Amino acid sequence: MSIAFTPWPDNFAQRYRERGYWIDKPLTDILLRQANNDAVAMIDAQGSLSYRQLNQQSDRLAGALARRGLVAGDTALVQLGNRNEFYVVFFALLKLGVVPVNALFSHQRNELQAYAGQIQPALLIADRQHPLFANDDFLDAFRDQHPSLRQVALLHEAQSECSLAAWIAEQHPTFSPSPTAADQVAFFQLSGGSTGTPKLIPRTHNDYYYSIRRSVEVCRFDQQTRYLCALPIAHNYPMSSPGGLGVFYAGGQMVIATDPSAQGCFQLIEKHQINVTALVPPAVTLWLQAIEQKGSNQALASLQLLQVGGAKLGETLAARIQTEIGCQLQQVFGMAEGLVNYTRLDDDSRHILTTQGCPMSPDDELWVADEQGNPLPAGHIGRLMTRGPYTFRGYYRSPAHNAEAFDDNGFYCSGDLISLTDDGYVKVEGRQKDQINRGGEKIAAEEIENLLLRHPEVINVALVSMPDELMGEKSCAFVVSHQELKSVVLRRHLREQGVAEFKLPDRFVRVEQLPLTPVGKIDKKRLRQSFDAQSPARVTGE
Ligand code: OOB
Repeated sequence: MSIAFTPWPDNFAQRYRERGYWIDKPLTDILLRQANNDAVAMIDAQGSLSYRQLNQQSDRLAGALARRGLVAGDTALVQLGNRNEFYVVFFALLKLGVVPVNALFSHQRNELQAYAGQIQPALLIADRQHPLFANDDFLDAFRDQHPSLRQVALLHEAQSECSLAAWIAEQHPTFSPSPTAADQVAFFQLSGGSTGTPKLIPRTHNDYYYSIRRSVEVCRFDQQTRYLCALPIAHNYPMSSPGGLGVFYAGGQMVIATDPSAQGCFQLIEKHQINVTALVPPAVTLWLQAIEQKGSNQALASLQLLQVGGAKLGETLAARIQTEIGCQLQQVFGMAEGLVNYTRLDDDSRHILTTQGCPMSPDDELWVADEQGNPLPAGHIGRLMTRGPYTFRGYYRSPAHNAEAFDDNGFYCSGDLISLTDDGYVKVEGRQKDQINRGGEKIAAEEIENLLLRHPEVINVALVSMPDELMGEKSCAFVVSHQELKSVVLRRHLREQGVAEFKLPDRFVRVEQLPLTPVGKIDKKRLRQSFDAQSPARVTGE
């Protein structure tokens, strides 16, 4: 049984095949191409794996899963952090045709439940070192709530019957791969979201494989590439832009850091002679501070290319990268839904410093819409509309939301406000979607508002972004409540609801009432303006 998704219309599919974008091969091909390669594919804090070993281990795990009854068309919920096993598991599931959601390691009960509710997983793979799985409380409740669940495998598990390590080590007769068809769903990406429940993005082999191959080409990854994965490994950016999968396709080497902090990353860069990595803007600031403190960027001497994306990179910060880190900058403006823009390696510095790049595919179609949905000329700010060979056509099982997120011609409205330069480069100018971009981590306002509204004392609430020097944006909750509520109380309430830590509001402000627009919606623009020091409507209080 295959996973339902919104397919591209036939004429588009035909064109994408004719132009060589869709090659009708499964993502497992990325690894099979390197099956006999004894070069090191991946290094984490525990050790390294050659391509041959990665292929063998994922074969063994796929076999172990098959013998436990998992079959093509099943779904899996996976939550693994920055470590080699992430890709052993990913390829094992692809080989079996089991379709995973890779939750972020920072996700908690609420997010995992939301994903599981949507995909009804047959398999759960998680880590005992994650607080949720430190004991069996959550697991037991999860099994009760999701009768679809047939198997559980855990990292750092002592008992062998559900130890992921033991399953990977199992020897058995040869296993023959049965990935889903190339034009079907390979796995789900996570949407940053702007609605109450986190949405899932079905990605097919054909579309994702193309985005990886094209990224490798644009970013010139090859066998000499030594890429540091410093961001959360399951995120679309370090997975495919070109990310880990790009490294594997090119036959290079990936070193996995546990987090993007300067201390850990600088050591890894020096030790493994890393030549490319991908960061979000706040991490760049912290790296520059660390260089200043050390008085040297010597540890980063091998670094040739620094990709920065996930959130807007200011021009001042951008300009410091070349001189202070001593490597080239590439801006990346992408989204888990598809479209990725890159500045090109041979672009002039004006483009590299002042734009977020241009679409990677000649068949990415992109235009800017005004309020009425009419196209705007270059230089004008409006909504980004896009479709193309690796941009999805619909969120998983979300007909109502899809009706809003797509126009009649299948163009996806990302909710970003952009302008285009005369030569087709994108400048990100703002956002229309109800989301906070906290240094690259996306928070759907509605999700947090709904959780806060569950508190008996909360009458009304609005979550908005507030400017922050390091993070770009932080989140502030304006709360109307029966009585004064301390921030600690509301934070505790949210933690009890099981929400990821990065989604907790950085600040709470109690207000008598929330301002409304003429049509009666909460006027978030006015709330945001209250952070402007010049504004007369300045709101005070903690
Ligand atoms: C990446 O993917 P997501 O899905 O976490 O977030 C996408 C959103 C975009 O719609 C935009 O609002 C924002 O993140 N964004 C940027 C940006 N890159 C992403 N905003 C301003 N400047 C940029 N350079 O964040 C993502 C996926 C693949 C590659 C890179 C980033």
